[in-house]
Amino acid sequence: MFKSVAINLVRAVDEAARELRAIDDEVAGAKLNADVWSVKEILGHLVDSAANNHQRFVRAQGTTELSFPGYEQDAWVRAQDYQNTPWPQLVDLWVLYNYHLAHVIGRIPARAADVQVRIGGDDPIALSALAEDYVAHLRHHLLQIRQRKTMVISRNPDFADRDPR
Ligand code: NI
Repeated sequence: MFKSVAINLVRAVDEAARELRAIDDEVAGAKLNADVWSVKEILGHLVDSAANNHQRFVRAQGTTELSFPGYEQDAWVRAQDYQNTPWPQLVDLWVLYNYHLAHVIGRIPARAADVQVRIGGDDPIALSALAEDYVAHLRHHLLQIRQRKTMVISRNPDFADRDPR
């Protein structure tokens, strides 16, 4: 079960990496308005998700029941100023972190599948479901990045020639 999640994660990263690397730094940093994440901020949020889930995946397998703090996603994105991280560096970080997480997930012992994990005030969920949710959340935001990139380019004619397609 964990092995198939790991394979699914590697596939998602492989599919996205090339497309992400083709995005222009300025397009990635463009804000449609102050309250909406840029492409950089969305990918930064995925780095935060990787970092938080890394802790959960490793710590949970050594026990039968575990509580973790949640994290305030907007505050994390703001605090780390992803807007001023060079885009290629952010993409490399995200790609390599997720290859490592796939490596980690693929090695979680099957007996840990039912470990109950409680995050913040949520109801506990099985570690296996947490791993599946991690990849689903990642795919959701990759789709959002593609949509946001298209919207940024369509609203700014100067970016049109930077659309890698
Ligand atoms: Ni999210």
